[in-house]
Parts: sequence; structure tokens; C-alpha cells
Amino acid sequence: MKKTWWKESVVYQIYPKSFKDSNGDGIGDIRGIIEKLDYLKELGVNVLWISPMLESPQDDNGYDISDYRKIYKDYGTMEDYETLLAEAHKRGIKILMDLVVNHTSDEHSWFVESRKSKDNPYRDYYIWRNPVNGKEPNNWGGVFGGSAWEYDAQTDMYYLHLFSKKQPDLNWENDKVRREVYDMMNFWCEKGIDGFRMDVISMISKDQTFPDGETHGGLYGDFGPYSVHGPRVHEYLQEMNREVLSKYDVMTVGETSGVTIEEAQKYAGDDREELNMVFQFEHVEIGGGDYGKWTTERYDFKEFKKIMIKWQEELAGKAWNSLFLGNHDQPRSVSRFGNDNPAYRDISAKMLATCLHMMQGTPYVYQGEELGMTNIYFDKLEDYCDIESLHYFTELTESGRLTPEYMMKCLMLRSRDNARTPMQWDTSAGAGFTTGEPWIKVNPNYQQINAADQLKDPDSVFHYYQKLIRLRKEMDIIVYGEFEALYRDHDQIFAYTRKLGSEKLLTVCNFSAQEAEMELPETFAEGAQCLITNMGRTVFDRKIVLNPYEAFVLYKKD
Ligand code: TEU
Ligand code: CA
Repeated sequence: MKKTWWKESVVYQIYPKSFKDSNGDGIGDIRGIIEKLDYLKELGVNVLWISPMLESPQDDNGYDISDYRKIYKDYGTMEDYETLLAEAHKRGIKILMDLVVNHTSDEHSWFVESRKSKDNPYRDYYIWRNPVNGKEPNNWGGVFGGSAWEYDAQTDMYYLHLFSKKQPDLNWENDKVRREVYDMMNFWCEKGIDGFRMDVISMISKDQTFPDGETHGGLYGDFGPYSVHGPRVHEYLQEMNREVLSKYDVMTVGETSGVTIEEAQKYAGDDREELNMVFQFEHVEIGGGDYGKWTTERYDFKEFKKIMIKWQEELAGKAWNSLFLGNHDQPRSVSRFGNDNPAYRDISAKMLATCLHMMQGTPYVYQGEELGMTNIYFDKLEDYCDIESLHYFTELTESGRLTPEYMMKCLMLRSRDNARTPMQWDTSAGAGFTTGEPWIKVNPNYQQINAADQLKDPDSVFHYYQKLIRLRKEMDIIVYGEFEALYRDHDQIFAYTRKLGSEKLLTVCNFSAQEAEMELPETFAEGAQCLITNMGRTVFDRKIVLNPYEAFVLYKKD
């Protein structure tokens, strides 16, 4: 297998609004990130993916960009950004920019021009369609609820927005749009960034006939089959690769929700000149009910295990995996896949980290995950800030599909705001995130869960992550070893081996709050060395009774 730095990296995702506020206005900023670079260095990560920091009216916290060459004023200046790049590079840390080019903000100058008239030179930068029978051009619903089309009286036409109406979709069919995007990417590469995380890159090409989608009993039609992995997406990415990516030593990861194994190989296959890897979402989309993610049902462990194993096995030798359990759109991983009850919080956070970080692929740590930060469980609608949560609360309760009480429970478990509460740095007011009033409430458990305490405690979740990251740096087998699943049908245990030459590794994780019995595979029953354990186990007999959420990794060299 070809060795490259991005296969050997551990990425840390920063959500800048909630990471560290340096000037007391309650909003995280670039100076704040610079202050914490030493913390990240100590954790051991070597790549940062920072969610969008460009000029934006913040309808979707920066995923609505109004100027691709300007830093958002509340985050700082271009000079601050250049300092951040230099300071990160000094510490051996690379920076990925979040590239949001499926859509812009409606306040971007291109859209301001585009909506002015049908013959404006920027008209075709976006997707405009005539009304059909006085209504929307088709039945597509947007990802945040409502129709995906917005009527614009100025020219009596509709524009497409797969996300909020303040996020009009760019028209990638237009050569000029693609040229603008590549020029902008080159601009940032020249500035010295080290790669891109590409926002909903799988949606940039749309079926130009814009057919109605299936409603599956819901209010709107599904645009999926016509604009996810659309007809020209691979052609565009190959062009982007020629025009930009191939000219620099950059790392790329595409956000491709709904991607299948076959499709992932097209985006990120070793032999294709598109992206380095993609995010697949099957494991975080388990258990979608009639209303997608809005359900209180807990995930099914066996289903989860099956999906994780499938991606390990089927991409092996063909494309590279990205490994994650959380991000800024997902609930906190310990609350969702582990157990955030104080009795099990630390131990299950460590178990989840063990399971993920010993797999093949590039691991992504979402800010605060290295502390075992949990969901916030807001019980008042006023506390929520995210447009997705607020839009769906209205849409699903007003249409009588879900009761307000049930929807509040869904939000507690699934709202994106769970991941967006401020980083918990210490026990001071504002959790050390801000000296002012934070833009979103701090989780009150910052007194128990915070970086300052964990840095002092050698047994903390932080130090456990630090060790996992160090092991990956030191051992090729963790990066390149061949994956093999064990006990596939066990309903509590997730276990697998890795193999490289004469080296072998065994990872064992108990995903349940009950004890679990197992038998060690023969090779590991004698003379194996324990690389890491979340419970201090020292005896590894043939028969083992695992404690709730116990995890360990054994190593053997023949
Ligand atoms: O997310 C894409 C996406 O599909 C998400 O909307 C996802 O389905 C949803 O968050 C699950 O609840 C990306 C960004 O990660 C997200 O933050 C943006 O809101 C979105 O694109 C639009 O740019
Ligand atoms: Ca600030």
C-alpha cells in the first residue's frame, strides 16, 4: 500500500464559534485558536480541520459564505489567519479549510447580482427555474425543512436551495462558476493551507431535468436520486483535481452523505484522480424513522458494528477510510454510542476511542471529544440556536406529525447544538471559553468535565486520547495493518485484529453496561503485550469476563 502523510495523520476538527474566545465577545475566534495550539500539540494531532471562517451572515454558522477571500470579521482578520497558519506550521500542525461550494450565501455579490434580472451576467451562476402551474418547479424539500425552491418576485422565478433559503445552490453546469471556484482554491493553496474538507461535495451536480422526488409519506419530495452523486460530479472533481489539487501536496476529504462502497471508490479510489478520502455517514444514520433523524430510538449496536466492519473490509486496498463518531452536525459521541451517565462516561468515552482509533483509516477527533464532552439536553426551545432544529420543530409540530413534547425529546438527543456548546477549558465562569456572555449556553457539567482538570490527571480521557494518537504515530501496523473482524454476531463485543508482516494486534471493546464473556484468540493468549487498557487490566487469561465498557489492545510479534 502506498504510504502518505494523510494516511498517517490524526485530524482534529475545530468549530471556531465555540472553541476559544480571545476578546470576551462570546464568540470563538482565530486568536483563540492560536492560544490553544500548544494544547493541540500536546494532544498530538497533526492536522486541523477548521469549520468555515470566511465572511458570512451566519445563517448556518458560516456554511453560508458571502466572500470567499475574506475572514469573517468576528473571527479576526486575514493577518490573524496568516499568523495561525504560521504558528500551526511551526508546531508541525497542518490546516484544512472547509470548502463550501455547493452553495453560497444569498448575500454573496454573485447572488446579489444574479437575482437582479434575467440577463444579468451572474444570472447563470445559480439555478433559476420558472414556476410550474404557479408553484415551485418541483416537489423537492430542503435539508433544513420546507421547499428547496424560493420564489423571487423580482424576476418571477424560483431559485434552488438544497439547504436554507439563504444558501442558494451554485450552478456547476456553468464553466465560469467552476473557474471561480478553482481560482479561489488556488488562492488559498498559495497562501499555504494544507488541504480541504469539502462540504456536501456530492451534491454539486444536479439532474438537469429536475424531476419530482418520492415523498415517502412526508411533505416534500426527496432530491437524493437527482442531486446526490449526480451525473457530472466525478467529471467536476477530476477537473478540480487537474486545475488545483494535483499542483499542491494537499489532503482532501469529501463530505458525501449517502455514499455507497462503490461510489466511495469513485470519489477516493487509489487509481482515480479525485479526492483522498470521503466521509460516509451510514453508521451515524442508523435508525432513521419516518422523519429521518428525528426519533428518540437508540442506535442498534449490531447494525453499527456491521456497518463499521463493512467499510473496513470493502475499502481495503481500494480506497482510504475516514474514521469518525462525531462532528458539528452530530450529537456528542459518548452520549450517543457510549453512556454519558457519570458512572460510565469516562470509561465509555475511552472505549469508543479505542474502537475507532485502532481501525484502518484517518481518525477525526471532534473538539471536546478528547474530554468526553456530552450532549447538553436543552429542555427549552429558546436555548436552541441551530436553524435545522428550529425549522424542523416548527415544520413537524405544526403539521401535527410529532407532538411538541416528543420533538423536544428528539432535539435533546439529536440536535446539532449538542456538539456546538462551548469547549470546556476550565472551571471558571464561561468554562474558560469566554469571559463574556457565550453565544450559546455552556454545558453546566464543565465543573466535572474540562481540559484543565484532565491535563492534571494521568488517567483522564484526554491522556487516553493522547496515548492512542501516540501509538498510531509509533506503529505502522495501526495505520497500515490488515483488518479482520472477530465475534461478528456478539451482541456486546466489538473485536478485531490487525496484521502487518509478523506483527498482530487485537482490539476488544465491550459496548454494553453489562459484563461480557469472551475467549481470547489463541495467538494472543500467551506472550502478548497490552498496548492500552481503559480499566488497568493486567491479566489476560484465555477466558475473560469484560467489565461494562471495558476495552483493551493486545500486541504480539512472532
Ligand atoms: O452538512 C451536510 C448535511 O447533509 C447535513 O445537513 C446533515 O445532513 C445534517 O446536518 C444532519 O443533521 C454540511 C455541513 O456539515 C453542515 O453543518 C451544513 O449545515 C450543511 O452542509 C450546509 O452547508
Ligand atoms: Ca471573540
